[in-house]
Formats: sequence, structure tokens, C-alpha cells
Amino acid sequence: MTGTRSSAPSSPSAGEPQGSAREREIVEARVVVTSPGRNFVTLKLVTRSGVYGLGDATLNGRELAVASYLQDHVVPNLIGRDAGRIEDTWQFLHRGAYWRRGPVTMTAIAAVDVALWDILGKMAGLPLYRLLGGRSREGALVYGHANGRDIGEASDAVGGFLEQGFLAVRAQCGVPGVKKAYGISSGKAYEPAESELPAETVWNTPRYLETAPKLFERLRADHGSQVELLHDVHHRLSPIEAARLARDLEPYRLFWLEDATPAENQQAFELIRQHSVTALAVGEVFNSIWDCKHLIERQLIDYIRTTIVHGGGISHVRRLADFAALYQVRTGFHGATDLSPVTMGAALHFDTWVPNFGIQEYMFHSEETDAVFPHDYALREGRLHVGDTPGHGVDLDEALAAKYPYAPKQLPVARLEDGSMWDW
Ligand code: CS2
Ligand code: MG
Repeated sequence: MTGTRSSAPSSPSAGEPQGSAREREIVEARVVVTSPGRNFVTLKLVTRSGVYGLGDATLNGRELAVASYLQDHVVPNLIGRDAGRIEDTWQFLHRGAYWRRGPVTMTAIAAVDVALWDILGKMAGLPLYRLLGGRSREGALVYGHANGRDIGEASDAVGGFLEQGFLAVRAQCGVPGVKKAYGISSGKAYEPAESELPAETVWNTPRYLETAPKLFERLRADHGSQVELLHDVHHRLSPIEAARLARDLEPYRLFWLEDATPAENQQAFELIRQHSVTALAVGEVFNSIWDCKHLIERQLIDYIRTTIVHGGGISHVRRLADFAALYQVRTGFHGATDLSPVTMGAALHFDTWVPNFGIQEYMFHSEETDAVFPHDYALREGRLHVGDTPGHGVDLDEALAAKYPYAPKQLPVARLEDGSMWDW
């Protein structure tokens, strides 16, 4: 899918300063959908000078909705624009669309924003973190995903991460009587969007509330007090159940308890806070500062998870992070495998700069994905390090990408044992 201006990219004319308005003109925009193991949508913006930028536009299970939003409604507005007007383009796509916010819109805006920051970095010859204000730390602390069908298997999986040098690990385990518990998959790598139509799973809150504290009791007994442990409830509890779990987990000193209850009702977190001092993280499904304004202002959470791709890009997430800093809320960006290496690269530059950094989620992409998106970030001793390639440091091999056609896949759904729909 492409949009072009009749004149193709050409070399800058003699005498024009590097990065002039003419050189910065966007002359081509391509939306690339590829499935190297899983679906990814990428936006490529090309300037007259030939410098290009890449932005991730992947929304798991709704990929083509964002691809169409970009192709049909955004790309025609980009051709002929000055790639250097990052803020104005953001405001144009957000304010100017009239229909604001929402995951599809904000993911599309993020793709444009990140591609423009990438172009700025490449034209300036600077890595993205330097454009943002420079390095605040040497590397970004990351957490890996340890899963097991039962507590013993989950503990072994945590041990495996510690052997690889991880300092922080998220742990999930099967729940007796629950088929296909969240976080546990049949294959080796965890990948929830497994089938063309959503897989049906069955949820049982009482069994889960019994199991989760036992998992963490065992993990502390097996692995000691030094490792940072995290856990994701994946939005399944009511506020009072979430409060009970947060209190029951207190002895095991979690780094965070994530998405303990759905957060559309931001006030719900007041109840959890009244009952426990377990640190709370929320926000991977948010896409705007307005989704978490109350949570942050009232200091109801400790970590905000909204990351670049679903939160309107660097320009918006930077505002969110600055706002969160006023309340000592730190970042803990979403980083599951359904966010492409382009998002991971951009997020890591952000993590390298942002003063109120907490942690970064990191799951290994498949070899096929890594080959389609060559990048220069690297894991060393439990931290991810960005390189000094100008821009965000992640590229797209379009010839290889073309070999992996889109394959429709949706996320699972959950029901209670009586058949009622529940939050997955
Ligand atoms: C999860 C994700 O990483 C997480 O914390 O909540 O695995 C989430 O289920 C997927 O990103 C959904 O696409
Ligand atoms: Mg999560």
C-alpha cells in the first residue's frame, strides 16, 4: 500500500543546506503489513532527500483497521508535508481529525510520529535518545516472562531467566481447573493471538486467588529476595478482589502487580490502595493521557505502562511521562512480542532518556521477526542497551517482509464457567 508524489526522491540540489525544507518534504508513504511469525504493520515515510523513517502501527488482532486508517485517511495528508514539523503533524492528526483518541487512531498517529522522529534523528546524525535530551542511564532494566503449567514449572522458568542474567522476571502459572490460563501457552514462546477466530478460555476467580499467592511464596523460597518479581492479572478481578490479592501478595514484595482490575473506572484503584501497599502498574491498553489522568493525579498507581505505539507516539507519551513524574509515577512500558522491534527500539531510546524510568517489558521476538526488522539494541546483564545509529536504530527489510503475507489472528476471549463473557 503506497502514497506518492509524482516526483520521486532525488538528491538534494547543490547549495541547499542539509535538512532544508525541500529535502524534508515527504514524497512517499508506504504501509507494510508482514507476518514473520506474527502480524506487524509498519509505516515508512520517505523524504525528497531519500532519508526515510519507520513507525510501528501494530494493534494485535486489529492490524488491518490501523493499516486502512493510515492508508485511506492519513497518508493523503502526509504527502508534500515537511517531515520536520513533528508537533504540528501530531496536532493535525489528533485535533484535526475531530474524532479523537481510541486505540486505532492513536496507533496510526504513533506510527507517523515515530517515523518523523526517526527521520529527524537520521537527518541530524543523532540517535533518538540524544534528541530527547540525552542519556539518563547506561541501560534499561528489563523483565522477562516466566510461565509454567504449574507452580514448579513457573519456578524453574524463573530460574532460567536468572541464569541468563535477568534481574527482574514476571511470573505466571496455570490455575488448577482453568483451561488455558493467561500467560501459559502450548508452544514454547507465549503468543496469545493464536487463531483466526478468538480461542475460548474459561476463567475461575476463586481458584486463581488461591493459586497466585502460593506461586510467589514458592518463588521467594526458591530464588530469594534479590530478584524483582512481577505479575499480570490481565484485568480479571473486581476492585475488592484486586484489593484482596494485592494484600495477600504483600509478603512477597512484588515489583508490581499489573492490571489488577479493568481501569476504565479509574476510581476503582482507590479501593485497592486503601487495602494494600503492593505497587501497581496499569496502562498497556490506554492510548491517551486522559485515560490515566485521575490514576496519576491521585497517586493510585506506581507505574504507567502506556507505550509509544498505542499511546500516540513519542510526542504524546513524553507528555504523559512528564505529567507522571510530577507524582513520582514511573514508566514501565508494555513490550510484548505483538509490539514490533520498531516500537522496542523507540521505547528503549525513550527509556534511556526519561528521568522517571521504572522498567521495560521485554520478550524475545522470533528469529524471523528479528531478521525482518534488523536493529542495534542488545541485552547485557539484565539491561537493554541502545546503539548510536541515528534515529531509533531499527530498520525494515522490505524484500524479506514481502515473503510473509498477512495471516488473520485474533486474541482469545474469556468466559466464566456458567458461560458469561468475562475480561480476557
Ligand atoms: C500482556 C500482553 O505483556 C503483557 O503484559 O498483557 O501479553 C497482552 O496480552 C498482549 O500484548 C495483547 O496483545
Ligand atoms: Mg499486561
